[in-house]
Amino acid sequence: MAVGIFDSGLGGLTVLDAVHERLPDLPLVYLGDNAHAPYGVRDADDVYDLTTKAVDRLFQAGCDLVILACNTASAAALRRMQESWVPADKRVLGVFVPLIEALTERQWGDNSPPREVAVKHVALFATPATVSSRAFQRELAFRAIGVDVEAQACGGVVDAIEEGDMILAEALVRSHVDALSRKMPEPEAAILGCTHYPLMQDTFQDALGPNVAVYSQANLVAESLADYLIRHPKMVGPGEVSKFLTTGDPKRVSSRATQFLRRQITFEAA
Ligand code: DGN
Repeated sequence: MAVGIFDSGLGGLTVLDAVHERLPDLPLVYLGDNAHAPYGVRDADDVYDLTTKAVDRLFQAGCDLVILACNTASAAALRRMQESWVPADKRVLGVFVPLIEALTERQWGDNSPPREVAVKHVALFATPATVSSRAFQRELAFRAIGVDVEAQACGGVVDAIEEGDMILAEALVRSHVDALSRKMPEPEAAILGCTHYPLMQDTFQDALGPNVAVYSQANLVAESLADYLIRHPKMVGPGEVSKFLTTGDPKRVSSRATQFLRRQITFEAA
C-alpha cells in the first residue's frame, strides 16, 4: 500500500519531495487536480466536492492513508470529511496540524487542553480561501491560548509560480509582507500556509527580517508522517511503485512539473 498525496495542482510536489527525502522507501501516489486548479478562489462546498472525489480516486489506487497537501483543501474540507465521509479503515490527514504542533511545541497527537505558548504574534500567509476559512486559527485555538494571528491573503503568488514567473512572484511576496507588516509590525513567527510558498521561503525570510522564525510545512509534514507511520505501521506496505496522476493533460502537467521541481516527472491520467 502506498501513501497518497493530494493537491489541487503542482504545489504538493514540495510535500512529496520532503516525504521522499525523509522516507525514501515509502511508495507514494501523487494526485494533482490540475483540471480544477487553483482551489484558492473556489467556495468551500466546491472545494469539498472536488477534494472528496480526488481522495476517493487515491483510495481506489490502493492508498489507505492520504495526505491533503493542499492547505485550501485542508481548510475547507478536512474536518468535514473526517467527521462524515472517510471510511473507518482509511485515514486522511492535513497540513495544518503538523505546523501548529511545531509552533506550539507539542508532541504529535497531544490532545491536552490549550495552554499559553512562547510565541504571541503570528503572521499567516496563505491563499484567499484559506485565510477566509479561519481554519488555521480554529486549529490553533484547540492547542494554544493568547496567540494573536494576523492573516494575509496572498493573491497572485500561486499563479505567478505556476507560470514560472519568479520575478513577479517575488514582487508579490514582498508587497504581501509589506501589507502584513502594516497590520502587525513585529511578528515572532510566520507561517507559510500554502504548498507553493516553500519555493519562496528565502524571499519571505528576507522581507520579514532575521528576527522572524519562518515555518514552512513540507518538512514538518514529512516528520509528522514518519512519526504517524511508526504508530500505525499497517497503513502502508510493500509491493507498490510510486506514480503521479493528474486530472489535467498529462503531457502538459509533466512538463510544468519538471520545470517546477527541476527534475523529470511523468504524470499519467487519473
Ligand atoms: N495548493 C493550494 C494551497 O496549498 O493552498 C495552493 C494552490 C491553489 O489551489 N490555490
